[in-house]
Amino acid sequence: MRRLPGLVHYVKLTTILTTVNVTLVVVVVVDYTHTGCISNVTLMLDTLRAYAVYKGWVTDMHPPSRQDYTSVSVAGQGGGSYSKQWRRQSCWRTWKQLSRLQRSLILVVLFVCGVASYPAVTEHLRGLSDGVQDRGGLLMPVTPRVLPEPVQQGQPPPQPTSQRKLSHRRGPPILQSRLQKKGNASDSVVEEDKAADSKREEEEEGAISWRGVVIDTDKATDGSRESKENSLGNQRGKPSNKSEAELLEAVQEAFLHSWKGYKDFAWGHDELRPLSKSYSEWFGLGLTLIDALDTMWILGLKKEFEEAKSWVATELTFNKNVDVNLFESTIRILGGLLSTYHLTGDTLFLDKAKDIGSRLMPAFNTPSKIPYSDVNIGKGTAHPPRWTSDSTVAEVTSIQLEFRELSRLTQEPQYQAAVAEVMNQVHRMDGKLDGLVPMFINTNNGQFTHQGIYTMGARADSYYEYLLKQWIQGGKTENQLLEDYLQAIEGVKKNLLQKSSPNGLTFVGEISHGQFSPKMDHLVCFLPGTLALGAHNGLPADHMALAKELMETCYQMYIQMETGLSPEIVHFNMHEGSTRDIDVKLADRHNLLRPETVESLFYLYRFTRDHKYQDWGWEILQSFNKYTKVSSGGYTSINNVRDPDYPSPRDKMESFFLGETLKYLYLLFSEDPDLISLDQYVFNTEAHPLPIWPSAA
Ligand code: DMJ
Repeated sequence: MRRLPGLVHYVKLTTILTTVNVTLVVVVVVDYTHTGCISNVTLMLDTLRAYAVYKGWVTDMHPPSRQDYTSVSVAGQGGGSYSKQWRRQSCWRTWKQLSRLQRSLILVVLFVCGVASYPAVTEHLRGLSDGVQDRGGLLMPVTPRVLPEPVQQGQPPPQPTSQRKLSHRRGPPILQSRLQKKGNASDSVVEEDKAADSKREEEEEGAISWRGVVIDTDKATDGSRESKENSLGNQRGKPSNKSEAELLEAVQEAFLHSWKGYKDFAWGHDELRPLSKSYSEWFGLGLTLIDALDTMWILGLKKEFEEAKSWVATELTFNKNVDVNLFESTIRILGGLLSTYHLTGDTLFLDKAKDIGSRLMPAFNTPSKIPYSDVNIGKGTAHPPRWTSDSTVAEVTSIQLEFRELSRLTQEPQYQAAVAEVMNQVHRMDGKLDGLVPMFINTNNGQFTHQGIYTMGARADSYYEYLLKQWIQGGKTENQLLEDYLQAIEGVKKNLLQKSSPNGLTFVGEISHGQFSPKMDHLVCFLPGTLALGAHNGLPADHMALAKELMETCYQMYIQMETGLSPEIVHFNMHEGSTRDIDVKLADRHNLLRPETVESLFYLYRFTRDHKYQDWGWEILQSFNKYTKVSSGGYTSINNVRDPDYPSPRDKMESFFLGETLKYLYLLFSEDPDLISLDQYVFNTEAHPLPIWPSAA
């Protein structure tokens, strides 16, 4: 390698490095300020890494031993495993072995990517969630982490990652407004995406398999081309040759495997981190355990249920100085406790429900009575996120089933009154598009903000779900709810429904400042089930027809992926001459073990008895087992549904995998219509069944 001669070159190099460093620092600071994490930088590096592979600057992306490392091997350095290579040569030595031209190119690319990719990358982060959440895109926390980092159990502590942050869908509104600037940046990402795809396919045979690390080797099939072909077609195992008992047992096994991981490594904590055999805290309230209570009851897992109940009785306390998200704690904790009370009749759960319900009430003490997003359940104080005084529409309109039920059970009207006030205000608010709502409401003035984006996905989704379900819960008497729901569905048909090319899949896109975007979150896959539920309750038959079309589309979002698992977000092609219906951007390839598609499959099967819906659910369960099951216990969300050889586990099992995904799969495979009858129960948005009010049934 030639040394850089003279002061001039030294100054040039220093200037370039300084610029790159400053750029990265600015990106990190802006990123952190806006999102509370550095997820965008991680994505930027991932994008750069894929681009480097595509350009041939590096030969491969070997799987790192931990998912939070970015690892490349330099072209011409030969093969070998990640760890061997890493030991053999330091980054500096590798750097020095590059030519000046190569190094200059890398620096320039880093700089250009740092400046140019920030808006494009942050655009991908809009929504979500399900860090989380939720109907949750993704990558930002609702609340700052308020609890200490978990103590590791029997393992060296893993490097801190932003798991919660990486999986959270609800982020600062500034990210939302960037949606309108899609256009070229977005297109170029698609092109890179396609190029990286084809490059990866060429190199597939040489890639290192990860499965030996995390999958049950006796159950998983080999990660070969054969298994990939299977996952692309319809040939995967169908349940038609299986008995009902075998199907139900398969779900019980999946649950017990998940529970083993949770019990061994995360007992009493919020979420299992199955790869690092540890846990993560969000609220510090045993979230997975509470979310899973009624699933265990429904699946008939009595021993496990009794152990969990004993923890609730002796360990669970809400008298804690901790900030919780109003929506997430309502749907998971309050909803989970209420449904478990109804299924078991055990007043322990009702007492706990009353306790958490009353502690959440300070959230409604706002100038507008539209609740804040966050409550400190120990101090009785509430506040909006750090970056805004807005609340998310879906969050403030998807807590009603639970608080209404709490009022009915306690005969204390304040809970129902608080959430009814929100619905009444939203009913009257200006700024809707044919019944479709924007994504934010200001808690000071009670008006929609950041108007112009209309979606059935993150931040709006469960508003529509709860319009219908409150109407059903209350005995189909509250006409305002029904009218708003029917108008919204007409709004969907008029503004958001399109067909893809070449195969004419019906999908639900978004409107962004007057422009149609063919983007659809996986979260939208709740809609077929909700439409079917409405039709079952007497709403127009064309709702059922639309439900079936959208169900097919959601299924295609799974089987068209190489792992057979849906990404978080897809984009549909609408141009004539397209060769495939579905595109997936690099930043959208994760799967968080979400329930929406199997949820809808359950409704469609209940109402039609068409076994194809069970077949589809079985295929999805097989794919979860193949690509997300961790041998020592638990299932993990993954980063890349397009790469069956290295789906890149995220080391997180969301509580809704046990609360929702496995519960809906079990109910899908059950032939008993009285196992949670849909004429007696209505599921909250976290799959916790609440009774349709007796006077109304
Ligand atoms: C769950 O918490 C609920 O289903 C919520 O409505 C959306 N996000 C997750 C599942 O994806």
